[in-house]
Amino acid sequence: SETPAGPTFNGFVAIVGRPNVGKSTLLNQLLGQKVSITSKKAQTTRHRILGIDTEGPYQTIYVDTPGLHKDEKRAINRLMNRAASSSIGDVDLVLFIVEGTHWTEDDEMVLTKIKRANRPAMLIINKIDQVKDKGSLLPHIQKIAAEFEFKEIIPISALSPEHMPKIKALVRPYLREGIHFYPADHVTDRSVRFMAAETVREKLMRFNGEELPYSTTVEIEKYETTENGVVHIHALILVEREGQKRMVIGNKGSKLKTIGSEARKDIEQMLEARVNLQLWVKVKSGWADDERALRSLGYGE
Ligand code: GDP
Ligand code: K
Ligand code: MG
Repeated sequence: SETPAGPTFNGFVAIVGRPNVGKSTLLNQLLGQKVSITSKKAQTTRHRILGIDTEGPYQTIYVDTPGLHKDEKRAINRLMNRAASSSIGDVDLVLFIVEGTHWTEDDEMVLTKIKRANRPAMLIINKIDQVKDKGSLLPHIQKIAAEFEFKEIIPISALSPEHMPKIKALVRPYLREGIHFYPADHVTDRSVRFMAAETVREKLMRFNGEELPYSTTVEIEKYETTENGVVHIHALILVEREGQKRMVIGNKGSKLKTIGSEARKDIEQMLEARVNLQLWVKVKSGWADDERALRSLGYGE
């Protein structure tokens, strides 16, 4: 990748919204590859994750955030809200994602934060593929648009690449002249170690029902590439109770095996290398309420 001659442009674009509206799905679709894990569950995204899109002179840095929500009883929720809130304040543009015609108190809270941040914002109405009565969309859009002067209102389905060129074109005028912060071939600021841990966590969320609390976390204890190019990864899954450990392991270890092989396939694709992935499950109670333990695991970033 070469640095283009002539002026270059950069900008930060925050992707914000309540949990589960499709923020991470949109980020991955914009980049054409997966940098942020997604699932049907709230609080899948726990950290601020940058997705970097470089095209010629333009570098757009998208900031994926944990969903903002009103429940702040646990330390882990407070830290996630803080990570999401702080990223609204100092960006060049905010993309406010909402879901079809489904408007909640949490959407209202995010909108209040956008109003306060006083940054230019676009409204993205996601999951239009799920809106059965298309006629209901317009009055809904008008209702939200009456509350804030959005620069654009863009109905999309983040599951399809179809709407991405349009979003990118609308975002471009908000970039500013300046140097690129990342090499053109970087798609995220996160390390492969972090991405490996996230991939395991995604499979944990996918293969466990609602009973698995979102507080389950993954630590990479070993990450080594041997001479023959095989990457050896040891990942530790932390749960809060013994019952959760049994659930994650499954009957005769069957579920853990599925989680491991699904995660391995994704990591191999990401690294373009053969991977040997070993998983362990350990009970460590109360960590999700302990701010210090959370910070040591990288929360609040
Ligand atoms: P986030 O919490 O806002 O980051 O949401 P995710 O990106 O994790 O997505 C939450 C769920 O919504 C996942 O199951 C996605 O596959 C699904 N999803 C995201 N965008 C769309 C969409 O446009 N249409 C449909 N039908 N589902 C979507
Ligand atoms: K989610
Ligand atoms: Mg997310």
